[in-house]
Amino acid sequence: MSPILRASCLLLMLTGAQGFGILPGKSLSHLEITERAILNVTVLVCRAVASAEGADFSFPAEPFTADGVALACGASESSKTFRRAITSITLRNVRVDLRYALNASFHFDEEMFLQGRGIITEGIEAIKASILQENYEAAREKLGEIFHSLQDFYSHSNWVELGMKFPNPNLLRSDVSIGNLADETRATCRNCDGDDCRNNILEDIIEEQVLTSGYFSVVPLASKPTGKCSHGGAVDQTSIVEPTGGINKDTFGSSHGHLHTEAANMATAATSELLELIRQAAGDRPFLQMMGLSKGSSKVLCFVIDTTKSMGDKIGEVRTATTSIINSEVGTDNEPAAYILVPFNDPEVGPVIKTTDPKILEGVIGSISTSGGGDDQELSLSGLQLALRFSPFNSEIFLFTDAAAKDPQLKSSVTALIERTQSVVHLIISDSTSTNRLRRRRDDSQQQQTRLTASDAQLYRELAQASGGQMVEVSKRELSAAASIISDSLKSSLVTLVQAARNPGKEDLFSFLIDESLENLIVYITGNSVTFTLTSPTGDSQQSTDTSGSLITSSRSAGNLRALQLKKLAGLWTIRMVSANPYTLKVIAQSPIDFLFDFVEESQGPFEGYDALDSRPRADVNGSLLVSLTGSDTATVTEVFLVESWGSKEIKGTVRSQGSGNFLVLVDRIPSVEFAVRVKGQDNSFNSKASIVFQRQSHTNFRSSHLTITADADSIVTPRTPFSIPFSVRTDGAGGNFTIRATNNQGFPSSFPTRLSLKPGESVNGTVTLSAPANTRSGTDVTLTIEVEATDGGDANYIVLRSTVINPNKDFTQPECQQLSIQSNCSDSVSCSQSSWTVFVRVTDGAEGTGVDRVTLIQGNGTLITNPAADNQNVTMVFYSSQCCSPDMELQVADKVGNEGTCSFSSKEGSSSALSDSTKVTPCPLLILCILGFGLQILTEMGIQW
Ligand SMILES: *[C@@H]1O[C@H](CO)[C@@H](O)[C@H](O)[C@H]1NC(C)=O
Ligand SMILES: *[C@@H]1O[C@H](CO)[C@@H](O)[C@H](O)[C@H]1NC(C)=O
Ligand SMILES: *[C@@H]1O[C@H](CO)[C@@H](O)[C@H](O)[C@H]1NC(C)=O
Ligand SMILES: *[C@@H]1O[C@H](CO)[C@@H](O)[C@H](O)[C@H]1NC(C)=O
Ligand SMILES: *[C@@H]1O[C@H](CO)[C@@H](O)[C@H](O)[C@H]1NC(C)=O
Ligand SMILES: [Ca+2]
Ligand SMILES: [Ca+2]
Repeated sequence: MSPILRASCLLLMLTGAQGFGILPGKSLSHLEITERAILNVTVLVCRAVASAEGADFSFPAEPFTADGVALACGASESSKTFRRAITSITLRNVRVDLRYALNASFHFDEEMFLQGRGIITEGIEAIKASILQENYEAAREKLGEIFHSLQDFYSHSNWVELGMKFPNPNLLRSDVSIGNLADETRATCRNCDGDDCRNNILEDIIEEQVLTSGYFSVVPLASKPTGKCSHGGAVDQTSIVEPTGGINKDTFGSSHGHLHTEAANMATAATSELLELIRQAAGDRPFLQMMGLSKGSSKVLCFVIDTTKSMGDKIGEVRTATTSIINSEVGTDNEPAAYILVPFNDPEVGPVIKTTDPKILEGVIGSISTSGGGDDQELSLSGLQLALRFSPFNSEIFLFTDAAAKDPQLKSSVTALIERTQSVVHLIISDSTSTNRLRRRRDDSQQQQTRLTASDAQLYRELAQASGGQMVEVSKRELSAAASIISDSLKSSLVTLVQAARNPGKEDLFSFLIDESLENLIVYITGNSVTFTLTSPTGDSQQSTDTSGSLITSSRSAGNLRALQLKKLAGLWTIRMVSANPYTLKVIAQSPIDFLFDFVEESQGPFEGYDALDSRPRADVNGSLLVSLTGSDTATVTEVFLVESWGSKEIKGTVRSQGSGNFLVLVDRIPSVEFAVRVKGQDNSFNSKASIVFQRQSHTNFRSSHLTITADADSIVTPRTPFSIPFSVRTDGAGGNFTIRATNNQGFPSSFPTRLSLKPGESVNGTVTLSAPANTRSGTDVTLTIEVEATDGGDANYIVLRSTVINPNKDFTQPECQQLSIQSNCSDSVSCSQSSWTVFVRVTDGAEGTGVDRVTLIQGNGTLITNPAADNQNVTMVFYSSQCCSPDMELQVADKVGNEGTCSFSSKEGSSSALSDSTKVTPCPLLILCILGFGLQILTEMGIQW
């Protein structure tokens, strides 16, 4: 089985049973091998890019770290996304041991050399295709998976024992021999000499350079073919069968532990070579993008705009607001990587417009006109859902509307998307005109303003809060001011210190720690009639009504939103909030130090370890998180809390360092209500005298569930082959009826059970089947989300599964029509029924084409004859003849993989086209005569037999 270098490390608990070390001089794990190779190759790529640009490049200090490499690459702003990329690759690597522990192919066990290589080469193809389609997340996941198998080869086979000094390049390509593979019946090992396995591989195997690998099984009394080597170790039951012992080099303590260093170094070199291969195929820039490294911001800025009639008097303000948000970033380091616009109306939503050019975006927003919408509620959640589906991880979304949501039933799906993408959603509601729902009130500034009803406002407030964004109700005059205040949150290296909401409002005390690494401290407060008292670490305090205090250096407001700039004073601050109305509080600042985390789950498989969750964690039971810090190589996590978003309870976890900057956090109970993750830590790199203590909070708020969904999708989708994803659902909470929704980002047709009924503790299975059209490009990312929601709306969970399309087909273009001849005697002087026109067309499907599948007449009353060319399936000849009463004709043409197009012809072209003057145009009494008349000649010219 696998674990070279088994997941150990990181994810394996350091129980000592496997004894995997993580300290220098101890055994190397998959994690460390993978990270080293990524850091090394990335440095080389950045150096090449710098050299191509004529820029200087200095190597980071060794040992390389993600922060050091990001800095050397001139992309220190990307240190967090780089770190995230590395984590996502290593988590997938580790998953191979946790999910496919017993499948020998994934681990090069049992001489499964061709199968193992197949996994690698198929993966390489998928990665290249994904990068070409800019689906970097899919590329990273696949990379992690195939790294695992590749690394295992060096631990589980006898490559090192054969005296090889370099990795086997033939594992990266499918068209060459891997080596001299042992025959199925050939004995390869003898018994170990007690614990000493140094000489258990047979001499003739070594002399003849025969490749073998160990058998592995956890089943007691497992057998293996006569004379074959075993993996070895306490778990491997084949190693007690003759020939006893094993050959793996997973750790220093393994059967061939004396070769662990050679195997691990060879695995690192092989991993680097695989990365190099991907880099050469992808190019340097796309390679760095896959690794999360980019100059400038990697954020996507998205606008979701209500275009119904009632917005007519506000759309100008919306334009000003969006322009000012865009312009505040253009030309700076924060300039978004791309822009998305999603208009929504009622009943239409979309289309999604994506561009990297801010001018194009402004142009499109400038051309928005407002109309329709019917009643005074609009499809704002449908618009938001569409935006979230197209927004990459960590996007910033601004939604502008004046209406309540007509589609509140989408709340659960939208919330799930917010959690998955960790995008921030700001809702800017201006002058609501929901006439039957509005209430008029006077706000603090005595402006006349209309508002949503409490429950409509609460829906928006909850979505904003879940995402870490703001929900602002403003008059149209203040719309731009509100947008400009919020756009501070687009700054780079933004961190959240504390974030909370209360509904109903109540007096509460919040504290937050300001550390020396922070700049630009801003407190955001939303709510009506909220007062507060701010107290600094030195005991000074300032009231909300006090404009002359020293703690608040500037204050801005628009509608129900206030933003206070704080004096930078390190230490523990408090803010006492007082209001009977709902309110939210958020404190942000800029700092390089931040954290990343994944919810992980203890593996149920034969190996101990933690696997990343693709769904919400389980509510009310213990759980775990894998936390890592970014922006400092020396920072450590000291405390982690799960804090309720709408209440004051918090649950403290136990932190265990896992090395390589990773911390495993165990909590006794995951809250069943919405919560955020708060991390405290310390670092000595900002102040040489004393270490600083810092606090950070996730901007996204999370939910847990009593529902457990499990599913595992094949990672490769083949077009036209039904793709089935079995899943199972179980509840530990109340039983009842549940709604199932399966959606995929490509809109591929799918089928699935839409509801199921569950009893507490019972598990029910279902299957989602989807099918990709024949002309889907290789590298297309298929992200399937299966949602399960209690019909009473009480509990919901989802699972997200990502697959990549690999299409052996290269034909993505429709057949083309070439007009060979057109003849017409249509004229105004002759009755149209007495005259006719004919056209000859050659339909071809290009060099990479799959062939013309059908040609159908979709306009015109004439007669169509089609005939595939006998010697060339890519060509179909078409003859059409019609009375002049039907002067136009249109053909629909399709190839064998469903690329479709149309071609039109008209009798008018016939009269104007330069026909050979010898052609005598006469009405055809009989079609066949026409063909004989001049068609045959053309066909013969073309060498095609009719
Ligand atoms: C092991 O995995 C390979 C690749 O996914 C698959 O083709 C094979 O059927 C699996 N073998 C077993 C025994 O499950
Ligand atoms: C990584 O880079 C360092 C420094 O350049 C070098 O010493 C080491 O051999 C490299 N390791 C691999 C696996 O390429
Ligand atoms: C979590 O709870 C389960 C079930 O009660 C228990 O078996 C397990 O040991 C717990 N894990 C931790 C880390 O406390
Ligand atoms: C679940 O649905 C079935 C069929 O629609 C219905 O008979 C049953 O009462 C429902 N159960 C609950 C708990 O709502
Ligand atoms: C559900 O599927 C799992 C895994 O495929 C299987 O072990 C289990 O028996 C199935 N349960 C039911 C109720 O069909
Ligand atoms: Ca409207
Ligand atoms: Ca409407």
